[in-house]
Amino acid sequence: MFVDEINLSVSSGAGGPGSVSFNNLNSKTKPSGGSGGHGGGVIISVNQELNDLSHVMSNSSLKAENGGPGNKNFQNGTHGQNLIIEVPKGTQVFVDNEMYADLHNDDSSYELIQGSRGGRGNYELLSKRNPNPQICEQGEKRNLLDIKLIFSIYSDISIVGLPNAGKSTLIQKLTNSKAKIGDYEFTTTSPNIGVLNNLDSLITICDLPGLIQGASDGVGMGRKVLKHLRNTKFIVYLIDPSNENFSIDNQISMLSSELNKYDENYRLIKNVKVINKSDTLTKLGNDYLYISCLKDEGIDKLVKLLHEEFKEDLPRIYSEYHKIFLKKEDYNIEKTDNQFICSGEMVSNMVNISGNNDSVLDEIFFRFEKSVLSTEIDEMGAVDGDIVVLGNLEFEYKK
Ligand SMILES: Nc1nc2c(ncn2[C@@H]2O[C@H](COP(=O)(O)OP(=O)(O)OP(=O)(O)O)[C@@H](O)[C@H]2O)c(=O)[nH]1
Ligand SMILES: [Mg+2]
Repeated sequence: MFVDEINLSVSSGAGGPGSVSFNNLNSKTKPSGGSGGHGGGVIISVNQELNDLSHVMSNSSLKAENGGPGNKNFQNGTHGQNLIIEVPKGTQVFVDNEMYADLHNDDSSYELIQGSRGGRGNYELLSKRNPNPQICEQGEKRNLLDIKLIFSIYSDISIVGLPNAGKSTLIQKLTNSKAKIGDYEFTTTSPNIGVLNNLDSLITICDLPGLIQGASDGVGMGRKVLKHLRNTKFIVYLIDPSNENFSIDNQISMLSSELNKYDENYRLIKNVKVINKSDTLTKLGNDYLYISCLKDEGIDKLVKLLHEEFKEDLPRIYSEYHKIFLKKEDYNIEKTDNQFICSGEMVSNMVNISGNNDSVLDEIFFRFEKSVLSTEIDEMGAVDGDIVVLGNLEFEYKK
């Protein structure tokens, strides 16, 4: 089954913990604990062989590998393997309805989430302030993210029309596609792709399910069909003059209005209006290109026209875009009576330290005093003796 939308839960690998150890060099003790390895990142990568997203199980949860632990003797932990999610060209990545990627290149590959940082061992924590650290960091936790992948067909030409206009019949005429044809509406339920016959260059053509009035609001298969036009270079509007409810002009204005309502940039896609089923008409106008798939009339003219259009490469309306997901180092301070309860990512990173108890506390206080937390608590009116809660840690506030 053709799958063009999936939800996934993905996460970077956690950073490995650092270590605390000491070496005796020339009867002097030196910190020698290695740092934890970074966790693997989450990579989204185009695989040209793919034509939809059916190879990824929707709603599954995928994780990159964790970083390895640091060890004594300056040994750093190994870095975790990246999680690589392969997608077809034409895939967009969304996080909370915000687009993070629109992949258009054959070799697009990018890091959506960086691997979580490994914790520093006591060797790396050595500083003028702390020449003999007895602590190490535990490494950042996994970064977990719910994402949505949406694939839009990557074709050169798309055939758009009302149900029963003869779109699948036309793609059969133009390509080797075995699209199903039926004397009833909505015969086609998912896109068919073929390669245009008789041309030197490779031009792909896509037959879509029929569109009806209200498609842009989701009527019929509406939005599911319309999304497949965002990556096309050229549209063939296929009009059925034997349609009893819509005249030729009404079909054209209804279809272009639905396209524009869905995405106003669709106006920029070059197009041609073609009247099919000319065999049902007694008189043909000069206004449009008339064809009959049934009688095989006008098809060669249409092929010639498409050939002309593609002599020069036509642009697509969207292009390559991506941005990395950065977790905000956010924090929250809640004041209750004489307590200031701090929570959030910034706080968990601040207290994510282990080793000798006193040294751990010294380091946490140092980081707290340097941080925006202490300034904000001060501005919130804290006085000496108030309680500050940092994760599992509680201490008395002192200006
Ligand atoms: N008279 C006549 N009938 C045609 C012509 N082309 C297609 N048809 C008929 O129109 C009907 C619909 O054809 P399809 O190709 O399935 O139409 P479609 O636009 O793909 O329809 P949906 O997939 O339902 O949107 C079939 O019975 C075809 O045989 C034509 O040129 N003349
Ligand atoms: Mg069809």
